[in-house]
Amino acid sequence: MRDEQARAILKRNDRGGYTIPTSGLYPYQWNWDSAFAAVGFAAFDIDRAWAEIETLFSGQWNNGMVPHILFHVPDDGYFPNHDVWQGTGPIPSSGISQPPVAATMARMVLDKDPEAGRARMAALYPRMVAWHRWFMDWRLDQGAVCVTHPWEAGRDNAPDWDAAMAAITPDGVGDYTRRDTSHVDSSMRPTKYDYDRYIWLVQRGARLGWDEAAMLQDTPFRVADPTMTFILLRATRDLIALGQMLSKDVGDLENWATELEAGAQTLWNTQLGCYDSRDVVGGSWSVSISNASFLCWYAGLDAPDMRTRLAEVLALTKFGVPSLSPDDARFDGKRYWRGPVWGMMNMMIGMGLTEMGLPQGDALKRSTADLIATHGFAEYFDPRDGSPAGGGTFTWTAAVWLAWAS
Ligand code: 9WN
Repeated sequence: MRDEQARAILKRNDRGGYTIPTSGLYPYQWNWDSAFAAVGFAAFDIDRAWAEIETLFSGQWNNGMVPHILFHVPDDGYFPNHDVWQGTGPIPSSGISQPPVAATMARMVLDKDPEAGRARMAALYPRMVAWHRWFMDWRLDQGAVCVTHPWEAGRDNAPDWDAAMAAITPDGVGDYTRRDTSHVDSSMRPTKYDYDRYIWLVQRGARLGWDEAAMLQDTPFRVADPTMTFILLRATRDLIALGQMLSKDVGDLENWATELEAGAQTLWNTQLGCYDSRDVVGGSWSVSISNASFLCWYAGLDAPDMRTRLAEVLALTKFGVPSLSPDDARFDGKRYWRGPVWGMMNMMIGMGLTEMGLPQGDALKRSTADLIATHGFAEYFDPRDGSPAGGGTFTWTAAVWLAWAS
């Protein structure tokens, strides 16, 4: 029954060539949501899976960046819209990116039917390389990948950004009306303090025409982050395999993987015994054991301490890896990226564990399957009792069910 429901959710959220995360709350195409949607579609419609990724890349900017939102059809139900973002690409868009899971998900789609997908993959390949090059050109700090806005990491209100956000005084941000809290209870969403700073950063980027060199000068927000670093490293390894399959020269990609591997080690917080985020501007560690910390295996990196951290965190919840360890004073079980469990994070962590031969991968898959089977296709879940939170009938939760958990 859940299989049927998952397929129905993907179809219901399909807007013709692209999928929205859920109607009402998120009425546009989001970058990493779409890549996950593609592996969901691949369970029953390969052609539609490729179309999802192709539509995402139709919004790619000249500098290689693939935006975090494509505003295909204007919708007043979301804020901030393109009039605030003023993205400069071929399709109205935001001005920042999101974790580059696309190459990894494209490889998974290709594996389902290599013959049918070869030409489509070949057409996407140079676009993916250009996007990865953009990260390497504009987002590195000592080889680790930085975010320039909390929305870029896809983990909007994670404690990882607290210090960098506190350093911002959102002067002149002006009045605005949020839409998210009219769709979802405000206790499950970021606060006004957060939104003032989110919008202030967007206004700064728009004022600078999203010119990366200009934005880098006196940058107010730059945090080196495990989400981006591990995901780009993993996706680069997948691009290397895809490039070899297509008989391409993968020399640049191999150099990038080496650089990112070294960069990942700069995220090791010795005192915490865990991968952590580093505020490049302010210099402090975030000191958080987050679900992004546990993406190390997905990036092909093992560390004995991380296995211990995982065992400690999993002992505190039955539903997979929470976005923040429940014993952290900042933990908030319903508020978004400060505690809840997210299906697609569980999937990436579980894939990584299994690929590295660790049995926790299967256990994580089973707990994610139980979570969705019992509590449905919510955006995220309270790790204390599994109760659904955020938006409902959610695309990536349906995709995770179809591609991995079920
Ligand atoms: C801002 C769509 C997106 C996800 C992010 C998630 C949330 C947006 C928002 O929703 O962010 O990008 O408005 O809250 O944090 O990971 O891609 O599902």
